[in-house]
Amino acid sequence: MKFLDLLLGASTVATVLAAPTLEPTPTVRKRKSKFQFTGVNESGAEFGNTALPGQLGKDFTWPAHSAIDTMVGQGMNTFRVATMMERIIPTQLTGTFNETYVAGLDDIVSYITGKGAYAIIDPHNFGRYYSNIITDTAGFKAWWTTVAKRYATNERVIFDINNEFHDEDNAVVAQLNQAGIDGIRAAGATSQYIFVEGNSWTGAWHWVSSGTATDMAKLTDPSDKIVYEMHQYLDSDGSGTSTTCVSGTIGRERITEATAWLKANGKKGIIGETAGGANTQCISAIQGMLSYMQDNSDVWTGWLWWGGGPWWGDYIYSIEPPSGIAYTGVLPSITQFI
Ligand SMILES: *[C@@H]1O[C@H](CO)[C@@H](O)[C@H](O)[C@H]1NC(C)=O
Ligand SMILES: CC(=O)N[C@H]1CO[C@H](CO)[C@@H](O)[C@@H]1O
Repeated sequence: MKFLDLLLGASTVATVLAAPTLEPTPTVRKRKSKFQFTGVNESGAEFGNTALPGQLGKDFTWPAHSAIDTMVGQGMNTFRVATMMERIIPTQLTGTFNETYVAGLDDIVSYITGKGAYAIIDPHNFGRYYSNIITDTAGFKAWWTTVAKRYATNERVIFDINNEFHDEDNAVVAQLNQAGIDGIRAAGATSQYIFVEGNSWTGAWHWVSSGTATDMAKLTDPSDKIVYEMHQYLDSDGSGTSTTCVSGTIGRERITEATAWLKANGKKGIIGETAGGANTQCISAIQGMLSYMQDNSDVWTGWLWWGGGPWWGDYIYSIEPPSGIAYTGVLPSITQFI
């Protein structure tokens, strides 16, 4: 809120000084829903991850400013920008920036936050660096200190420790999350939210049964701004690879246990990735999940659709305007949850 007030204040001054040429000041509409964060995963800069570092425009790209404009126009206020850790800091975890790639990140982050929305920096690394499971907590902390320092003064940046840890020790996952939190706060970035992710692809439906919950519950943050990011797809194996949802009620069913965990442990959560096919059964399942989350908005802070980005083409869940199948076929049915 403070940041929006500042923007409004600045625009008022500018209006007095330069009224004739002033562009309209973009403001984010008030949420229709009770959620604090609603938006889209923006893919592109993590693409081509078998080609590292990869070439801009060939292996990877950045989200389109115009897509951000459209989604902000729909009332969304949160964009999770997928990146690769190796592209940001290429030589070693304790190394320095690749300024060329990071200039692209700076651009999209400042574009999003300039609209009054949140930009989530998401290292889409699955807990790996150059395909090796990260176990060097000191190095991981250093990586985050370097990155967070760069964005420390931007309150609308959210740091997402890592995308979807899987097939590794629950204890290591929690240690890495704690190292990330410590690195970010040590960098002087004390006002921002930090999203943490668990093991087992951070699946809400496996949050408790995988055991990741027990270790993750112990995380501490001096700024007390941790949000537990869970992912939930609605197809039979929960992988997010099918347009068929198990049933019209599967969304709510799959997050019930995680909801109880958040409440019992006094934590906040977000569904940081969700999607289903553009069909009646999936739309019911998604609506049911979002409605249940809204009924439990004391613990659920919001949701993000997977996925947007300029290179998805006819991908089954694409929400990229103007013709992504979820943009035309699902979004109109869930606007009440924005
Ligand atoms: C830095 O990033 C650019 C692309 O953004 C890439 O072309 C270049 O090879 C990278 N350099 C290193 C050392 O990774
Ligand atoms: C379920 C899903 O959409 N997973 C995605 C995770 O991220 C990678 C890299 O962007 C995508 O290729 C997957 O499709």
